[in-house]
Amino acid sequence: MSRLTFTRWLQQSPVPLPQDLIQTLQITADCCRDISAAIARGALTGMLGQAGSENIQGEDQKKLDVISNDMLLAAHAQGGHLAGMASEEMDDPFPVTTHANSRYLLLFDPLDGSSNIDINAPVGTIFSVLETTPGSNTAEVTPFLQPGTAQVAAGYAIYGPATQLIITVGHGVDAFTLDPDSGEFLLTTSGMKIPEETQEFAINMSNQRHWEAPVQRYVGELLEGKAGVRGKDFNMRWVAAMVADVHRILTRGGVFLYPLDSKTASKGGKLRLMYEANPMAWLVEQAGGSATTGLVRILDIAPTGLHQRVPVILGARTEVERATSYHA
Ligand code: AFP
Repeated sequence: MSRLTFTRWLQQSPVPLPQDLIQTLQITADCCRDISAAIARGALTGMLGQAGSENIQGEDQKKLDVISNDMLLAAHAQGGHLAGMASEEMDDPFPVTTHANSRYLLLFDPLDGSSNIDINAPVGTIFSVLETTPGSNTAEVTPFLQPGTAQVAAGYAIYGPATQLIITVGHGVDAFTLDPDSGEFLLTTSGMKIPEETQEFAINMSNQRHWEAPVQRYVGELLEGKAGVRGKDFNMRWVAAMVADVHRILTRGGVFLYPLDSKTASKGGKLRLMYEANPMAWLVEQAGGSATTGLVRILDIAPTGLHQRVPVILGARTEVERATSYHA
């Protein structure tokens, strides 16, 4: 059975995609394939462990954080299809000046969940594409500070037992699986959908004592199970890599919470808006789910900073609505 390649999928989009956007997405997919190979060789080539540096988040960088970031920069710097890039691993935007009329901006978390790398657990690359007016100064942050509703493409690669690419360009969510022999991403699921109901939630329970009251109530009811107000038992999963938890929800449903808590309140939350929450929120909404901070729709947030953090509640629509209603 011959499957549709990602390359052909880009060319057959329901609404024809501009060539520069096709090139941006194709190069990103090819780079994710190469990052996957670099990770697979990690222990063999001494690429595991700490890089000995910190990112703007003040977090220790893994060698593969820096390597995957540099791979994405190098892959996109020359083609002329981009006006600029921004990354979790770089304090400032990376302007691309090869073509004056380039208008796409690529934002990414090059290696999400990198604390899973050394234990061979799933990690991934998250990306978001915005558009700016040609000639805007992409050495500045301003062109990047657009709400999630302005995204023209969003997706992630997940490096697990299989390497998969999950993407939306506004017409639903499609999943591609890497064929290691051909190096091509092949369409394996078209139109991923999140069931409205679920019995599975994802949260880091060790933060329970730091949560605000609405989250204490919402999760408390899940834990009460059949005997409680929810009238059914729930299961819990926490992979500690957003790409893996979101991928599970897109694949079989569920709800994910990284809420504001007393530990992260001063920073506004744990997860970053521009290159984690926004791309994942669009994917989840395109799959029929919802994504809020507990107070507002994530995609509507007007960003104030490139590395701004937000609380995240996303997944099954009825669960996100219930948890959000408790915040009202
Ligand atoms: P790292 O990239 O530092 O591993 O953080 C991953 C992450 O940003 C996100 O992918 C996870 O959902 C979340 O942090 C896990 O946070 P905890 O380690 O506090 O559970």
